[in-house]
Amino acid sequence: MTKSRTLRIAAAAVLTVVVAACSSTAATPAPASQAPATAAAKTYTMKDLVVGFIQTGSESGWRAANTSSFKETAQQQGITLKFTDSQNKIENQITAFNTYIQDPQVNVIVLAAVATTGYDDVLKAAKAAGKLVVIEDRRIDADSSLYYTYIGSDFDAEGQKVAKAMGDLLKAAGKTTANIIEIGGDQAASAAIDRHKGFGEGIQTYSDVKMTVLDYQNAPGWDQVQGKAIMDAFLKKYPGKIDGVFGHNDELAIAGIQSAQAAGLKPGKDIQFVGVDATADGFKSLIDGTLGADIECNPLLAPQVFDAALKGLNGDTSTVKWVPSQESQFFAAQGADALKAILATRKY
Ligand code: GYE
Repeated sequence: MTKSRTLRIAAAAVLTVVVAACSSTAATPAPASQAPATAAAKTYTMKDLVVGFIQTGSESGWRAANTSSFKETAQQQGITLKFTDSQNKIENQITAFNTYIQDPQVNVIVLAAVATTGYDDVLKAAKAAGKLVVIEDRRIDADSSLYYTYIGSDFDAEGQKVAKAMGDLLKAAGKTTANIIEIGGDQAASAAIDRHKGFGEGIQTYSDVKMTVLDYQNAPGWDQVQGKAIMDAFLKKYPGKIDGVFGHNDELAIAGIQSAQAAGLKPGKDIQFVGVDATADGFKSLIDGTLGADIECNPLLAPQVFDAALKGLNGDTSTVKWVPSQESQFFAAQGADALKAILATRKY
């Protein structure tokens, strides 16, 4: 094992924190669905949940809201939450999984996956160890018998919504044909893979404007720095040819806006911008008109995840394998006052 890998695993270990509620430290019995027939099945309450939460990292405003949702809801419900920031590295997620599998206290493992594959072995080991696994935020390509349920967004549908919004903005700008560039998130993540797929399908079926994706590049960190570097390069590579920019999250869309402004272009006039997440920063760009549309992606998933985990521990087998999040979309055309009023009601 290389020195840097040892260091990374050591570093990963440091990023595990415990949001402890006053629960017992004794090993928790296996979930009712795995308990031997003779033993009276324990009825679990929220206070019995000891959750090992494997988060992707801290790459965006959306991610910060998702993490807060888990920490705050665990505190409110008296749940013991052991939290790992994986720094967007799958090896850290596998290490954390094994740590929680070996932790006798942990009865639930929650995964926000940085990739779509590579989890089969730890999922099988968790099942064998009687740990209930819930996938949150991002889908994975694993057999659904290896986890209890998945709670997260329909990213393909979000991509389709972006295509419609982009088409409408370009049509309103008098375009009948248009060149688009796409600034993608981490190419291993289902959020990026499915948004890209949905967008590609959506622009094919949008009839009023013939949209062509000139170029597509991924920013593994989903952040503004990487996004701006990509947009700066595209503006040099395609001078005067870019009509629309799809940023896979608000950070990437806002990075595109800043790059265009630095090049003397007017976002919302010379180039149309559409983002995903609808965080507070996204709203600010809708309000100043630089961002034309923002497709919501709900980060406040913890209550649903903990409810499902409790059902699973108590042997409920009726829970469906995927519960798509309910989400909206917002437009600069709604006007600054209306958007400010909406923003004032939002938690992220
Ligand atoms: O869009 C982005 C974050 O998985 C839905 O990940 C999430 C995405 C979100 O980095 O901001």
